[in-house]
Formats: sequence, structure tokens, C-alpha cells
Amino acid sequence: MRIDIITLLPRLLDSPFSHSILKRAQEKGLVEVVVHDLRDYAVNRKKQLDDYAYGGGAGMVMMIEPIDRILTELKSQRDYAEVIYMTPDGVTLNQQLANELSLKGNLIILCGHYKGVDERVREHFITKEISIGDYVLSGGELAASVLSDSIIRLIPGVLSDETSALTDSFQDNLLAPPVYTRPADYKGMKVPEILLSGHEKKIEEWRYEQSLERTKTRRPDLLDES
Ligand code: 6GU
Repeated sequence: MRIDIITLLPRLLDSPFSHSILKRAQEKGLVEVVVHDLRDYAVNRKKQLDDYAYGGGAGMVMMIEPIDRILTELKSQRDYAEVIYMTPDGVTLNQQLANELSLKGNLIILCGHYKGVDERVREHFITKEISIGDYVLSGGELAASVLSDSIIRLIPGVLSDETSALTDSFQDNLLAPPVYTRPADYKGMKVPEILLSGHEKKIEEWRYEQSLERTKTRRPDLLDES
């Protein structure tokens, strides 16, 4: 899979893809993340990317032409399964959407800024609009890195233990059970006996019960969904 991210602030996306799992996924050749500076596709000598809104009102609007130019270039080079626009009024990202996108081909992600993009971009070029929650961020970049992370870790081979993505919170609409590591007794705070027992089946059952209990108390809405 290849993910092309289009942004006015490419530097903002340096760090999220340069560490840990996302870094290794790229090194292993399982995903290629390419960040594009929209400035390189600006149309006039002023390198203008945004302009005043028709009809007035506060805030600048991202222009259609630079976006058309980069999308046309990318699509002439390879096929893309989706052209995603990050926007607070998109559909809210959840685990199911991440799962679906991880199974697709190449993705383009456009990060919004200012008052947003010219509506004609959304009407004619964008195939999916995604938000990461009901709050407002300064731009789509952090949201794009959240979305990309949620997708990339699901690509087979990215996580060393392939089952570990399947036991994450939200897969099966259940929160993950509590986990412990050494020491078994820290200043009187003890690890549950069952986990030290070596009874694989009982441990499995305990973890399931804990997941269910946790979901009931913290996120009962998830149980209604499944
Ligand atoms: Cl995708 N963009 C912005 N600017 N704010 C957000 C968001 C996206 N998702 C939640 N808040």
C-alpha cells in the first residue's frame, strides 16, 4: 500500500512516520508514505494556495487548481482506491473504518486548513471525508497521521505478533483486558493470581470476562453496536 498525504505543512508529518511501528512498516516495504507540499503545485508567482471566500465572511479557502494539479499528477502515476479529505464534518473514524481502509489499495489523504477547501474539490475529487472526533483541530495533519497509524498497523506483517492487532480494544467492540508485568508483588500491590497460574484456558476466560466488564462499565454503547 502507498499513502500520499497532501498538506500545506509537510514538516508537521515528519515525526509521526519516523518512529517505531510506522517507521519499521516502511523499512519492511509494507507501506510507502509520501508527504507532498501543496506549495509545489501553486499556480501563480505568489505561490498562492488560498483566497477569500466568494460572498464574503472571515477565513481563507483553499483553491481548487493546486489540488487538481497534484491529484491529476498522482493519478496519472498509479491507481488509488480512495481520495480522502480530513475534515471535522466527515464521518467519524472508528476501528471498522480503519479495518476497511487497510484492505484497500493506495490512498490519497488531503489535509484541510483555514476555512476548508473550495466545495468543488469535495464534490468532484474526494471519495471519502473523515473526521477523527467531535472537536476542532487547527488543521488536518494530526488527524491524517492518526488515520494513517490506525490503517498501517493493520496491514499484515506490520505487527510482529499478527494476532495482537486482533486483540486490540475495539476489535469485536470490546475494550482490551488489563495487563501486568514483573514484579508479581510491588509494595503489596499484587498481580491477579490467575495470571500466574499457567492455566491457559482459565486465563483466556478471565481476560474475556475482564474485557466484557470493562466495556460494560466504561463503554456500554459499544455493546449495543455489536
Ligand atoms: Cl479531520 N480536521 C480538523 N481540522 N479538525 C478535526 C478533524 C479533522 N477531526 C476532528 N477534528
